[in-house]
Amino acid sequence: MSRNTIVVAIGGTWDVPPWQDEFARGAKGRRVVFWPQDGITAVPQPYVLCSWKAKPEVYDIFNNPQAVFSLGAGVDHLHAVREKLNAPVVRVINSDLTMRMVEYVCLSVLYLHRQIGRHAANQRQRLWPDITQPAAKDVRVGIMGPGQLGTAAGKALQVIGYDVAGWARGAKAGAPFPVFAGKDNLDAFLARTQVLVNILPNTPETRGAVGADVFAKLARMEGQGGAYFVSAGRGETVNEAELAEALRTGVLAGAVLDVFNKEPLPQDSPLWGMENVLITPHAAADSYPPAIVAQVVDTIERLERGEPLPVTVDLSKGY
Ligand code: NDP
Ligand code: OXD
Repeated sequence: MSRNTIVVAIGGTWDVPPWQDEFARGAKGRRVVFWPQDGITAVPQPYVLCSWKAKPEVYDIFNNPQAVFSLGAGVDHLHAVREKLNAPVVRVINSDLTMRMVEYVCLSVLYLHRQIGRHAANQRQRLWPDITQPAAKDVRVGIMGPGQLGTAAGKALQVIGYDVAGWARGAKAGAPFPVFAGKDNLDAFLARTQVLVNILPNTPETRGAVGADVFAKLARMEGQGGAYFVSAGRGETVNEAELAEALRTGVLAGAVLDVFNKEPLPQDSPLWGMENVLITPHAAADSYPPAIVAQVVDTIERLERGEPLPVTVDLSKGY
């Protein structure tokens, strides 16, 4: 196969110039077209389409690619155009992005377990209270969605000493920690979990799945009121009104939240003002252009050599 033209379509809040620079540097001589920036609406075969939250018409204009690349790990931005995609969909699985999520999850679990929010509030009042907390080995962390990112994060938490388990759709032989599988085992997973880390993708099955029912079934952190919650997958998986209520009533003692039903988080959300909540602006694991472009171009080279594509996505599952 001859070399592919790379068509790139980026929407949402991402800054396009760094991607233009990186594709220009990393495409190894292939033609790169940015839509709509370059004003080009037709390219010769073969070509691939690389997209992130792009306007849906790009899939009509460039409707016969060899492959569609999601420039982020999530593919929910492709759900609405699924019917238009008659090419394999490849998503980012990249050590740079994975390690960013590992950093975020470890930071968040430590922040909550070591009560850093409380220490910071005390510092502002020049207070010196005696605060105790269990050692990590006595804290049970549960990861909802132990896929690429959640498994790596869970392994790093185990190195610190945390007692980690996961909850996935299917059983996971060979996982580095016990994984509870499917709805039938959700209650048992929640009952042993004191710090719940949600890295679920947004799919028809997961939408709104994490709410009052889930929070009420968690084990409490001894001496710290309720359980803790970290949300870094997709905001759509969480019932945000029920989350705010659980934080207000102490069912949850605290939360670190990166993703929300609506982003940016609306100014009138009660979550902004909660003392026991730390909010980050969907910043857990950014797609870093040099790392992502290198992976995309490597995969295009495989395609051109006729090799099977790695990490293709089954959009009928939603992730
Ligand atoms: P993977 O596809 O590798 O993992 C998804 C996990 O979720 C799998 O363990 C899967 O189970 C589980 N899962 C899916 N549906 C269900 C369900 N109905 N019930 C129980 N478990 C379910 O994804 P990644 O780890 O690469 O990424 C996860 C998500 O993180 C992305 O989809 C994206 O939305 C989000 N993300 C957020 C970022 C941020 O900055 N906040 C950055 C990057 C990604 P099974 O193993 O059985 O298939
Ligand atoms: C992703 C994201 O899915 O940045 O990669 O949220």
